Amino acid sequence: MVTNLPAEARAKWIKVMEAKTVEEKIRALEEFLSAVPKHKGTANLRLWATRRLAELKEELEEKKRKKAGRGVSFFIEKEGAAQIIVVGPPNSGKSLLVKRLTNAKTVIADYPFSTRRPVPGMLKYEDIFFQLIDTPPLVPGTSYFSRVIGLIRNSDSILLVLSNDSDPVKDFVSLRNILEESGILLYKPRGRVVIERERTGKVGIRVTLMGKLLDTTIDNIRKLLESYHIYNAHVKIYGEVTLDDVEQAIFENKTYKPCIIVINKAEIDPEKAKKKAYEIHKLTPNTPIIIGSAKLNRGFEELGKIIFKTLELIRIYTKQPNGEVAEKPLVLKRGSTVYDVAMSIHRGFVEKFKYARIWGPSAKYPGERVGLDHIVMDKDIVEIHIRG
Ligand SMILES: Nc1nc2c(ncn2[C@@H]2O[C@H](COP(=O)(O)OP(=O)(O)O)[C@@H](O)[C@H]2O)c(=O)[nH]1
Ligand SMILES: [Mg+2]
Repeated sequence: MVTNLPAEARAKWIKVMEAKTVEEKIRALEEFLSAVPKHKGTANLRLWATRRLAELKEELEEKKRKKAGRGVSFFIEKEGAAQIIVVGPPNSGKSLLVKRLTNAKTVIADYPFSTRRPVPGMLKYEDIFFQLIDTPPLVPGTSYFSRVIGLIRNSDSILLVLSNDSDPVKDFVSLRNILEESGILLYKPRGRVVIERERTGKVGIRVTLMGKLLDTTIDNIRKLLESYHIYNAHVKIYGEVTLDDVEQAIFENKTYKPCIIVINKAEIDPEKAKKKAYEIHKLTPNTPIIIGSAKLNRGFEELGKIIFKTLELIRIYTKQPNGEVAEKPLVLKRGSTVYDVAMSIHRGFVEKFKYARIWGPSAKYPGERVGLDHIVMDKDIVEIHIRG
């Protein structure tokens, strides 16, 4: 991505990382950007830095607005089992869909930007709820853009609503690119790099390999970081990673958000909707695609189930020894253990843990006695026994 950056620019990057306030970050990023030479090899980096700068300026504006007691905050407190941001081009039917599926009070209109702020609503799936958030359309250069990106970063998932009355394939590709340029990936990357800078002690550069380096060595990673004047950091490598990936991670942490696609307004031309869905499926084979009509409220019956599967969730029902099974489940990630169950009740359940009893899919027999590392499954009943 950014190899061959001159030493001067690399040295300026450290100032960006060390900046504490938004104002400091803006100034440091501007200085960094002016030290980056303009050529093809730096195009992506410059684009990214310019976007980041716009986001920071927007953040500053929002802070000012808040101080003055004006304007609305875009931040929405998470509720339910997961937060899903409904994203798409103008007029694709995002607001109508959220209204149909939830209790949200949102504005539906046939003019663009009728939605000016995020509006949450709860979607019921069996015995849990998902929070859907209607948003203004994602169009770069508009004042909402970086705020919607901020919402997405904070969320668990994206519901991408495309419209059958334009070209859903084109709109999908364009939205995917826009999101990617903002560091949001709709598919699981082959590898991931996390760089945690150590601000306190002088610990040097520590690399933890939880995957594989494809074209480089730990020593090269150390040299690369040092060329950016980073001398104390913990670098975590997941999956398959190249030196380029490491360099990219110095600038930004990419984040993966599982995505579900809706082709809305299908009733206008059902054959076209099917054809477009197939073309999108070929571009992104693992992304679920729903063909439906918000107007007729048709096609979305399975949405809750699809969200539950796509986000790899499970429900665990806790039970006190000799007590009733809790009505409301804990919602956890697939692969969670009794430890995670205990932690999400209270850390005391881990500290005083004796054993647990399990009923349900993960139990070899009803009431099986297990330890903290037992992997639980959807619809398990878990009873935790603690000391005294
Ligand atoms: N024919 C048809 N029109 C729809 C459908 N869903 C939404 N619309 C219309 O499309 C326009 C934009 O809808 P809205 O929900 O405000 O779109 P948003 O900008 O994505 O939030 C409105 O006139 C809706 O009535 C649909 O499934 N079929
Ligand atoms: Mg809307």
